[in-house]
Amino acid sequence: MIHILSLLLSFISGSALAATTHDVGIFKFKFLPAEITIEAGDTIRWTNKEKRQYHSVWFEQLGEKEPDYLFPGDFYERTFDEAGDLPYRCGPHPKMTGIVHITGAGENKTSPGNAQETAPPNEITESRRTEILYILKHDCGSCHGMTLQGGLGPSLKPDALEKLTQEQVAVTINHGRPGTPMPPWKPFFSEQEANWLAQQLKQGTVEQKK
Ligand code: HEC
Ligand SMILES: [Cu+2]
Repeated sequence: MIHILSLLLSFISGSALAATTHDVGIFKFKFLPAEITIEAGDTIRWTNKEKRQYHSVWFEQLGEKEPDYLFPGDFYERTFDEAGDLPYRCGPHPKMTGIVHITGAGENKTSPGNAQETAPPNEITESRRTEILYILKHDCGSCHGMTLQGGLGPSLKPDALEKLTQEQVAVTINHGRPGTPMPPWKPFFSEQEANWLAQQLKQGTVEQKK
């Protein structure tokens, strides 16, 4: 999973070496995504998307003091300059944990070992499909309902998605809906994978059993 993430990120950021800001949502007592891979120099912005619960983003293992609580709508931003793996947690809720993997800037783009890991552009492997559907059930389901019938987020059943094209669904998945709790999933899905997932949703081929 970890190397897939960094692979996707390097894929997304392309050849641009400019620092990026990544979004992590905080919702239903979870960091979404809880695991993220970025490049040195990148910034992460954690936004509390709860209705009323406060949290914090605390790099306790760095020996820091717990920062201020984030109330709904608040965000915490931090730039990471050095490569490494940094676990963090929520102060009030020790079970809420996350980790930031920071790769050296540009490192995973130029390393020769990378080439063979790059999947052919038009193929999503069976195991990756299973992984995507797992994310759909566990992460999307936390807002869109266990069976995708709707919850905090609207229903993702084919009839509900009729008003959107497959492309619009894919763009919504990877870019989120700014100003709403719908987070961007770019760190997890390539464009092609979001498109595949959009197709599965539109066709209703994703089985959501309780
Ligand atoms: C933190 C809560 C949350 C999570 C997690 C989440 N969504 Fe959403 N999603 C929303 C909300 C809220 C909206 C409605 C946004 C709006 O008001 O336009 C939405 C909208 C959407 C829409 C547009 C639906 C429409 O009818 O306009 C799609 C498609 C979608 N989400 C797919 C996904 C997928 C796929 C995942 C998992 C990869 C996911 N969402 C995870 C909250 C979430
Ligand atoms: Cu918390």
